[in-house]
Amino acid sequence: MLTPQQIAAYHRDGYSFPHQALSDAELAECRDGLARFEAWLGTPVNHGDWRWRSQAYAFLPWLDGLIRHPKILDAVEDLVGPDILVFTTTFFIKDAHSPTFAAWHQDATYFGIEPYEHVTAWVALSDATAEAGCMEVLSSRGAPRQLRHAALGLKDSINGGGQEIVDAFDESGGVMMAVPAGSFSLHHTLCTHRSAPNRADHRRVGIGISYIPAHCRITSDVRMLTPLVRGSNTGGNFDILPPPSEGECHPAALARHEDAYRRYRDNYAFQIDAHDRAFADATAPRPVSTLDPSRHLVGKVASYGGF
Ligand SMILES: O=C(O)CCC(=O)C(=O)O
Repeated sequence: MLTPQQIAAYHRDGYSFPHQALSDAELAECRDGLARFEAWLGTPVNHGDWRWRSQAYAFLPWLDGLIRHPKILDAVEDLVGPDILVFTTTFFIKDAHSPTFAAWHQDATYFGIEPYEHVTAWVALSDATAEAGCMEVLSSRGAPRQLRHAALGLKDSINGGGQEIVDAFDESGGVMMAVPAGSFSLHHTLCTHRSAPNRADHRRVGIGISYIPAHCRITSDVRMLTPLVRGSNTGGNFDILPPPSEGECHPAALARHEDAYRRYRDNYAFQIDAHDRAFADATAPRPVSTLDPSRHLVGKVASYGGF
């Protein structure tokens, strides 16, 4: 649970850290689970296909357990209320001494979630120090607003769109959001943040869990498939993804992951275009999805895979 002071600071600044969550045994369970997943993949997840970075709770019971961890959910509930869905998770991994980075961005940009209440719990499975390329955040100073981005496909970007803010904004006063292994940080969907390459000797491993209150909706016609992790699906705007009760990497769970991931990717692609349209003409009406929601997959989205 968060203190009233932490809640007030989150609503002013748009971030909060660090919060301790995992016991040593739980941390070891997550690390072992990731090692098994990478052995199954035959490659480190950050070197594999983008699809494996997102929503892996669909087929990994240990990750499904992490998104339901009571300490994380208690903190999230203090910020968004008792009915909570998971929009996605992302493995945010930087190998030791790797150039992988994130340019300044806001998570809201390509998610299309209304209202702006999405919060990311970023859980560290190894120490996310400044040297290891932890996130750097800017305070919203009580006045968060959506800035213009471009999906530039930046080389070595940890984000699937390789996106970057292209509006002018005040970059001063950045705070290094260092998080020790087993702890997490929280950042609001309009929090401006970035992260530098990993100059440390260890692999920086984080899992971003994107929580939304269940009254939210998506501005595209894509119906997302999301786990309900607390309370009820009050808005009814999302299909509910069941836990992977069949076991790790079971074919049925993998098929559900493919379905959830396609919907996620379709929405992401729609939102990239919608964002460009919205900023090309600020007086234009809200963009309308051209995707066929019964298909969830169109050719042009294939190049966009990630967060
Ligand atoms: O892990 C990183 O370095 C960036 C993560 C990020 O952009 C996010 O959690 O929104």
